[in-house]
Amino acid sequence: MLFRECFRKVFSWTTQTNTSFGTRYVGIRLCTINCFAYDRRDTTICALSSGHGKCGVAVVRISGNRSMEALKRMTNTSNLEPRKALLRKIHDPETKEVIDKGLCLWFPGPHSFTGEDSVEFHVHGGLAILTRLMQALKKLQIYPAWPGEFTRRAFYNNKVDLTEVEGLADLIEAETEYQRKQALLQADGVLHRLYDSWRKILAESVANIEAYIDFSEEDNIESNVVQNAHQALRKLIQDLEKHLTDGRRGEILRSGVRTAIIGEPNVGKSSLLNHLVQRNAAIVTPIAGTTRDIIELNTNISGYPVLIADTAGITENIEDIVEVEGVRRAKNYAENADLVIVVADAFKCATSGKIYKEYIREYLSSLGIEELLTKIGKKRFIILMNKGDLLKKEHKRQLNNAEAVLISCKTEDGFCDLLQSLTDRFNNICGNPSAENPTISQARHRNHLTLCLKHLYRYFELCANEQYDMAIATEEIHKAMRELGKITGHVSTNEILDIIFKNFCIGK
Ligand SMILES: Nc1nc2c(ncn2[C@@H]2O[C@H](COP(=O)(O)OP(=O)(O)OP(=O)(O)O)[C@@H](O)[C@H]2O)c(=O)[nH]1
Ligand SMILES: [Mg+2]
Repeated sequence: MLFRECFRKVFSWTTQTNTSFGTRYVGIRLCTINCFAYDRRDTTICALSSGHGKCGVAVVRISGNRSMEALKRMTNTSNLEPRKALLRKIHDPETKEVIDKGLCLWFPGPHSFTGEDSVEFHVHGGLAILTRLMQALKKLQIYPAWPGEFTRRAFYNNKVDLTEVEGLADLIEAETEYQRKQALLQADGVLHRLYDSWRKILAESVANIEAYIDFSEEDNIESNVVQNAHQALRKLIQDLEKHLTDGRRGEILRSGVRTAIIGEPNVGKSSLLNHLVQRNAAIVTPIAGTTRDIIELNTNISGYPVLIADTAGITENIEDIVEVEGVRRAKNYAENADLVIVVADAFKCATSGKIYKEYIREYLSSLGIEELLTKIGKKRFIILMNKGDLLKKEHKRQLNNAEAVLISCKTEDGFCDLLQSLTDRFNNICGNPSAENPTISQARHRNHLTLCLKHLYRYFELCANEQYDMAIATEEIHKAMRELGKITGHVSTNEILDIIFKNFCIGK
């Protein structure tokens, strides 16, 4: 298959947009630390929930106790069947002027996204229609929603936990297939269920241990109750350790695989970058030292989000301070990358009079990256021999057993192999999100899970001390529980909520 066909099948160029909104909400759910202080509880809110701009159909969402009134007064409809679409003329509640004709849907609480009474109007997506509709809703004291306010209400009404809220935000932001898969699983509650099940184990264990402390002397508590609780806690420690040593798969998948292209000058690094992002992003010339700084771009390779960086060619004999800085940056980027693509010149290798292994050893040594490659391991780097088009048949035979991918940026030969190698590496780095093996997707989760584990270690440390006070030791289990609660929102602070909801758009 021609590279171009192959490429079209699995690559698609994407750009990244970041929207962030500031919100000033305060609140707490199932609070154990702060108290609930959400001051818009009684306000019925509305927003355009479909995208902005002219379109065939626009969805306006309403949530709150005035939803039914809006439906009745703007469509002359009562006794609407829940979740059933009806075609109606939608008019101004005061002047009765028809605004548009569209579908109306009624979602009585608590069986709605927010848990409140909700209504949806599906109207034509024109600016004048939407402006008139919002003006009409204002006449019924229904006000524009703040960013993320629908989801906030769903959270406060226990329709979703914080991990599901984060999953929803990620789902909206997802730009590649695997990001979508991971976000959907999270929005569907895989992490919620996992962390809740762990919280239950902690709650049961601490309840049994504390019952033993309080009542063991009265002899109505079985003697092995503490032993069983400890067994459950030890198993939980193992599960937590395993969950935490996941190579940051979920987090990398969420933010993109940082991939560095490095090599000596003029080997075709920028040419490769341009192929991978499918546009002439980097300057390519026959002059060695063309690229002097990092050029970092987002792309989508086989459904994986990739942050790919072209770098300055690494060479020892430079005095120019700009080039020196370029080389420093290139090495630094490679050291912090999730994947390193080393590009070498196949023609130089074949005509060097050395066997491949010897040539590549010297090449990596001259780049000063052998140690780095040994540290990250084979699954985190690829060696590419570029300019394969310049090779004669006997040269190619020489490279047959080499552990490198032979390509040509000029003819696109070898790009299917390259694609396969990249996909294997990405798969190894990010995995394939599944419900059976959910991964941590946010640094926030990792932080609380690490603290949870620390408290459990501490608990057993205290237990190992013969003079320990069991009642004091169990406080560590309570602390571990609180850390899990912070992930799901059972225990949360206004600060955490503000950070999580700030990335939502209006209407969600
Ligand atoms: N024949 C041949 N020439 C190539 C190939 N790939 C790149 N070139 C040429 O090699 C020269 C250098 O290519 P670049 O992509 O700029 O190389 P680079 O590694 O980014 O170079 P620096 O930025 O200087 O480090 C250009 O003239 C390219 O057209 C290839 O596969 N075959
Ligand atoms: Mg370059």
